[in-house]
Amino acid sequence: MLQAEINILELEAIINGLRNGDRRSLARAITKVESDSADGREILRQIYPHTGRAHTIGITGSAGAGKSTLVGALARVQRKRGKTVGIVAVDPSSPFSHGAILGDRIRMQDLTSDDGVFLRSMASRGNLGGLSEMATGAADLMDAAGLDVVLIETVGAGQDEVEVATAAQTTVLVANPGAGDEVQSMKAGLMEIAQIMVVNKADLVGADTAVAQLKTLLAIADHGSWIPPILKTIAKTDEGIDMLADEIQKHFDHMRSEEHFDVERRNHVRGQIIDLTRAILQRRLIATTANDSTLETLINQVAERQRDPRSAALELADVISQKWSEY
Ligand SMILES: Nc1nc2c(ncn2[C@@H]2O[C@H](COP(=O)(O)OP(=O)(O)OP(=O)(O)O)[C@@H](O)[C@H]2O)c(=O)[nH]1
Ligand SMILES: [Mg+2]
Repeated sequence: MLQAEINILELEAIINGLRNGDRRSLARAITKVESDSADGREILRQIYPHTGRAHTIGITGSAGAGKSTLVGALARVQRKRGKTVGIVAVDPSSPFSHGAILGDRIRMQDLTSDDGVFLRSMASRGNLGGLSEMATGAADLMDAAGLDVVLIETVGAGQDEVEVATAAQTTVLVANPGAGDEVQSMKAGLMEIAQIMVVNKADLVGADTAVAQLKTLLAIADHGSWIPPILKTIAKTDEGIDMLADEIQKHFDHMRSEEHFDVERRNHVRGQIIDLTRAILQRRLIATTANDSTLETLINQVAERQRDPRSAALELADVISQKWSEY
């Protein structure tokens, strides 16, 4: 048999397995997507018509806010409600951490042995694929595999935060009381990517102040037809998690309501396409500049003040577009 035929058969087996909820096939598909291979793209292309059932939920916020603890607690509540759960944890700090380590961190021992939970962590650092590509891809695969709810955890570090917002249908922003007045330094723009605000670690002093600060920020944010609720949780002891799950469900129902469905769906897809395009363009920019002397020439010219950086950037953009059209 030709290698190409073997490959087609392998992909077919992975896709069929995945659609039947086979965990091994799902794991293999995610690995292919994570490595940004042609196989990965082909799998995503073929499974997309079978997605759209799951509720994808992004959990974002600063490092140590309690996102993983919250994800674990939410997963348990969803399981109690009879839902199967997929978890995608994007870990920007450690390219080596995998399910097991993450599992330890979020006291998920009870979940990792549960067939109704599929856990996968991926590293964003050092990976050529953008975070949104990986997270969106993994979430789509879990959706096609029949998981009811997909939780996507990511540390919100500027751009990443916005990216994960388009990977998920509902984004939960996790803040903490006090924390160097973290909430106060948040931008109103951040409010616009989140549909639910959570002040986690509400057992610590200053939770109500953090809620009040979030309310103020929210008042000047543009959030469309859905007004984001602000909740207090103590993820460590599961307090407030039921209510959080209720609000997440309410947002889902809002999105799926006849009145909002079309607009919400189109907005979500628009964000996804733009994010993915940005990631592709950025990769091409890096690839092209690495193999072309144009950038070096422009650097010399600008450094010598023979020309200005803006016209240099325009020229580089033109050279790159020219190259791409030759592909
Ligand atoms: N006091 C208190 N501590 C909490 C709460 N929730 C989580 N923690 C603790 O906060 C620390 C960080 O929790 P994680 O869930 O790992 O936080 P994270 O946001 O996932 O962290 P990174 O993924 O490393 O950014 C751990 O020591 C948790 O036990 C809470 O509600 N109250
Ligand atoms: Mg975490």
